[in-house]
Amino acid sequence: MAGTRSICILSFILFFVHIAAVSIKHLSKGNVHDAHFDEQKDISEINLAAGLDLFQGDILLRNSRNGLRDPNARWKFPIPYILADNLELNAKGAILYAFEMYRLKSCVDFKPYEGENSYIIFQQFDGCWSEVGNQHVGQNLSIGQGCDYKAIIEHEILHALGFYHEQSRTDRDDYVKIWWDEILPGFEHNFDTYDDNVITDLNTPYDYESVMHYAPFSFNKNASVPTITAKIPEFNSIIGQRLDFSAIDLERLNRMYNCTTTHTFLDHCAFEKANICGMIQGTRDDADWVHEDSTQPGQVDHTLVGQCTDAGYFMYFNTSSGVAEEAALLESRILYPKRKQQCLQFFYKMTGSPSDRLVIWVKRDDSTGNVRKLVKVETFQGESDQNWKIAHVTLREEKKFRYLFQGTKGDPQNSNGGIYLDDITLTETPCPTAVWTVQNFSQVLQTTVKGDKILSPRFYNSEGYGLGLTLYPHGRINSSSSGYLGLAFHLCSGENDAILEWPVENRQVIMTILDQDPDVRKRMSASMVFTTSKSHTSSAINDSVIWDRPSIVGSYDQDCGCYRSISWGWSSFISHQMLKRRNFLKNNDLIIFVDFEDITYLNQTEVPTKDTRLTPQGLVLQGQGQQTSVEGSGKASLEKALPGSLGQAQPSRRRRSVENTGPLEDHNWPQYFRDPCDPNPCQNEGICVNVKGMASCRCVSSHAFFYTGERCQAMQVHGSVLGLMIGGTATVVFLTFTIISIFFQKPRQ
Ligand SMILES: *[C@@H]1O[C@H](CO)[C@@H](O)[C@H](O)[C@H]1NC(C)=O
Ligand SMILES: *[C@@H]1O[C@H](CO)[C@@H](O)[C@H](O)[C@H]1NC(C)=O
Ligand SMILES: *[C@@H]1O[C@H](CO)[C@@H](O)[C@H](O)[C@H]1NC(C)=O
Ligand SMILES: *[C@@H]1O[C@H](CO)[C@@H](O)[C@H](O)[C@H]1NC(C)=O
Ligand SMILES: *[C@@H]1O[C@H](CO)[C@@H](O)[C@H](O)[C@H]1NC(C)=O
Ligand SMILES: *[C@@H]1O[C@H](CO)[C@@H](O)[C@H](O)[C@H]1NC(C)=O
Ligand SMILES: *[C@@H]1O[C@H](CO)[C@@H](O)[C@H](O)[C@H]1NC(C)=O
Ligand SMILES: *[C@@H]1O[C@H](CO)[C@@H](O)[C@H](O)[C@H]1NC(C)=O
Ligand SMILES: [Ca+2]
Ligand SMILES: [Ca+2]
Repeated sequence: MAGTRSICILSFILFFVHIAAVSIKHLSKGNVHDAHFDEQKDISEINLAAGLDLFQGDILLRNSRNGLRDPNARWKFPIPYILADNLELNAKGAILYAFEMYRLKSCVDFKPYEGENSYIIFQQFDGCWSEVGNQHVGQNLSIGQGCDYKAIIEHEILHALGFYHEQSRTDRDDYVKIWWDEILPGFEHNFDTYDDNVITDLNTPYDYESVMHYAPFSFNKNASVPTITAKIPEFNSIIGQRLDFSAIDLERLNRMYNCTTTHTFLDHCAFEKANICGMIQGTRDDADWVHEDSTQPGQVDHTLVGQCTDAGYFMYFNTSSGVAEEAALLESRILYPKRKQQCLQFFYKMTGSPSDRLVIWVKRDDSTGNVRKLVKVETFQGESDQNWKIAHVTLREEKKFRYLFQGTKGDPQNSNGGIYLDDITLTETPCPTAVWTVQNFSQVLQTTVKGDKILSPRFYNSEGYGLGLTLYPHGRINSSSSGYLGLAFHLCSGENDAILEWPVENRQVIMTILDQDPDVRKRMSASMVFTTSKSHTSSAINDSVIWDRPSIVGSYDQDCGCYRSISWGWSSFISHQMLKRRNFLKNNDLIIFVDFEDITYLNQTEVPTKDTRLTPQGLVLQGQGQQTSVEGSGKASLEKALPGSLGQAQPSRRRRSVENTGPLEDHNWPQYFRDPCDPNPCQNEGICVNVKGMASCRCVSSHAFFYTGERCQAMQVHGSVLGLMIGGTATVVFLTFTIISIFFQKPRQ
């Protein structure tokens, strides 16, 4: 039975059914007005163009004894890192975003450098490359131009973690054919294999889907002839995927590092098992949720979309009998958060009366250790259509809690359905800023041609900027490739424009096409990131910055009653072949997330030491209750942190940190005479708070864009500023939990 089910789930991967309705807001032809479209190139191509001839394409070789098998090449977590200031702003944001993928899917973690011997310094050199394994020095990892994509960064970090390319496995000739005559002369070494006393496959099968696999056209002489092909031809369109980690990539990573948990994943339930993931029925309510399968006609679950017998369960609350306001409560087990913000994602369907309600609650510790204080979070109203919908609810729990689903009957006389619930995911990551669902997408593909575009409704980000997306189901009119979906971002005029800052620069845009796999850890969503900049200008608007106020530089769109600016995006966001694989079009819905967040604070990630002669010593570390000091005259610089000088710098830093751990008295100034916050002793524009005469530094909440657990990510410490660590005060997290990634694969032109 278990066996049948897993086969069934596998065969489902190629499925999608047609139940959704078209919700196209706007369908117009042509009208290409000087939009900017990027192309994602793959690692080998970028490195070739940069004139690099590295060992195996993107591996910087230190000495060959460091292999996958070598336990000395393993890292201890969290891995200390430095984001060098020669990185582009977008690359910094993309690296932090890739870190979040590791934290969601594995036990790998990262932290700002604090004087350790082993660390990774992310820098912009030519090309994308890394060393393999922990070198026990400050090792460089290059995120050069064109490498600032999540999956490319994940790939390079996997090298640093100790992994080689998939096609360099000892047994690769059983799975792929290398066309030696088609390889650029002198680049044949890129296709070498390793002996199995150097590398180990960790007892996993050859993985065509690995993010560590080369694409077919890597290092080829002739742009239209591949150098590497799969022995099972259907994998030719899959090898070299740059969406995200494959399931086997993660299995290997987790085996190598003995991972048993991840950092930001909390809970997941597809309701496929009778124990309903440890959820419990409320006992003081009027009814129960029913664990149902997809056998009744019209009753189709979300996990398997009714494709499998003896599977496809969901929770159902029938609202067509009884009396109004009767309710049923479904309650999660107790969860223990590590961060301060969570995103609860679930799929629901409400087929009963429009006044039926689905209410999300949380139960908190009532300070006696019992989780029973109820707090209402959000209400979803019945819409009496037949579609599964995705929902996101932001939770801000810092201590143990439960989350609850309450179904309430609105009007049983006018209901002949109920409330369905399936595929719940709870992660400690931010919910996406905006979600756009394009229903009936396979029909959209059939009824549109190259150049057609669909505009999203207007969304707002947390700062109040209006934004929208342009979807090209078959790519742009003059895109060189076909069989790809294009996706681009634009600003929309909105109600806050008069008081907002224009042009809006240094905002990172993350566009994600969601792989609707029920398990967030297995999702291989397609995503692209870029950062708005004043250098993005267009001749169509007199060389103005395209991120200026849309009512000035945009054009009017009647459908949204707003001005839309020029788009920026990718003409080849994801191939149609890829879209039809996995769960991108589950229920025939294409689900797109977009985030638009300020990353200005990443402009300077190598923080120099401030002159703190006039400031008190003994800064209280918020959240850790620990005290330390800032070194007065130290001038930290990248050079100091680099390996050459690291050896000498290290002991003195250590000594200082030991000396200064106790409370410090400032003998020159009476405590009560001075304001410890003037001048502000806090790094990174941290906010100084006078706590009983002592300075206490806190992260500005909007600066804590990417959360690092106990510290503000913005706090990048090295050189002689060991110690000024700002405790867990970061409150706002803005990252989407989806797997975002990129797919772009075609012959080199
Ligand atoms: C999907 O779109 C097609 C063509 O636009 C339409 O004929 C069909 O009725 C739609 N299906 C649903 C379920 O809305
Ligand atoms: C990293 O790059 C810098 C700058 O090129 C170089 O000086 C340094 O030696 C490199 N570090 C290592 C460990 O190779
Ligand atoms: C590249 O390959 C194609 C198809 O085999 C062939 O027609 C073409 O002549 C080749 N080009 C070069 C420059 O060899
Ligand atoms: C994983 O566990 C094995 C067996 O207990 C141990 O030998 C190995 O060192 C561990 N690896 C890591 C990275 O902790
Ligand atoms: C809901 O309840 C009504 C009345 O008891 C019943 O007729 C109907 O079959 C139920 N629907 C489902 C889907 O169980
Ligand atoms: C794309 O098409 C537009 C108009 O159709 C044209 O102005 C533009 O130059 C074309 N761009 C490219 C790269 O061919
Ligand atoms: C573009 O700039 C020129 C010269 O500065 C000016 O005459 C023209 O009106 C401008 N056009 C627009 C649309 O702003
Ligand atoms: C980023 O920092 C550099 C100095 O490191 C500064 O010149 C530049 O103006 C800063 N950019 C922004 C947008 O703050
Ligand atoms: Ca299910
Ligand atoms: Ca009940």
